[in-house]
Amino acid sequence: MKFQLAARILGVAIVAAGALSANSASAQSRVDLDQSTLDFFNQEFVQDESAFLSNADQFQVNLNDLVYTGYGENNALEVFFINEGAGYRNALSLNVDGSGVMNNVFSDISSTSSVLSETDGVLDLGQGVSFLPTELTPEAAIGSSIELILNANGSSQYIYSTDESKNVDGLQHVVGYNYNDGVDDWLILGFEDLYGELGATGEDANNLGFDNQRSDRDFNDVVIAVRGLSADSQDVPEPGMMLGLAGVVGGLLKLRKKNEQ
Ligand SMILES: [Ca+2]
Ligand SMILES: [Ca+2]
Ligand SMILES: [Ca+2]
Repeated sequence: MKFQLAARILGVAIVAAGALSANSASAQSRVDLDQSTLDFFNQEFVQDESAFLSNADQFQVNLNDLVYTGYGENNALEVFFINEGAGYRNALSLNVDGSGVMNNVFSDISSTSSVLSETDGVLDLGQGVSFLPTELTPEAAIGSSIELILNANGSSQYIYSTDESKNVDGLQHVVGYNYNDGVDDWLILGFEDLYGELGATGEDANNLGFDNQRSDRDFNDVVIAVRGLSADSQDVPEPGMMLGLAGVVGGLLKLRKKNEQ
């Protein structure tokens, strides 16, 4: 127990408290990922820029059903910015229990040190926000369903959800990975911010008013790591390292559940 607590304190430094963004009614606090965890996530979970991720549908995590589990003794939800490989300046929000109320997470996903950096980028790699359940609208509870939503370039038209069925082009726009660092369970998400099938151009004949955007389907346009959310693992074959991680995570999750009972 003591080891776990120490590791948690080392893992995240609370830098500042208070409102982070005027766009949000919630009063979330800033948290920052430690450098070694950030480096590891960047190395393992940030797809090379413009590299087509051909097996996105075979990723281990089922993102259609994200459940609020809470992190730490305050049952917080923590979302850390890992990287972005996007020309767009995207925004990320979250929706509790399907209410439709958008809780702002990051209103301008840009950085001076990301894969596709901006000189006036506003986020540090590893910069995160921590929400208490009461800081979300509606208030979250253990077991609440959570949906994460990307507004591409801040658009109100090109919007992509962790719930694939809601996506305007009918395509998957998020891949997820479960990872346990020996102490905590993490959910790492990579978003694709361009509309349409790989390389498709022109107006979408199946969805007039929407344009295919020559998507590269690289799923690195926004990459975040989350604590306090759980996603079911999908029972799919996974090559290489991810299979190993899936097994380790699955085992640890079962152990932890047993210990908590
Ligand atoms: Ca990209
Ligand atoms: Ca960028
Ligand atoms: Ca992309």
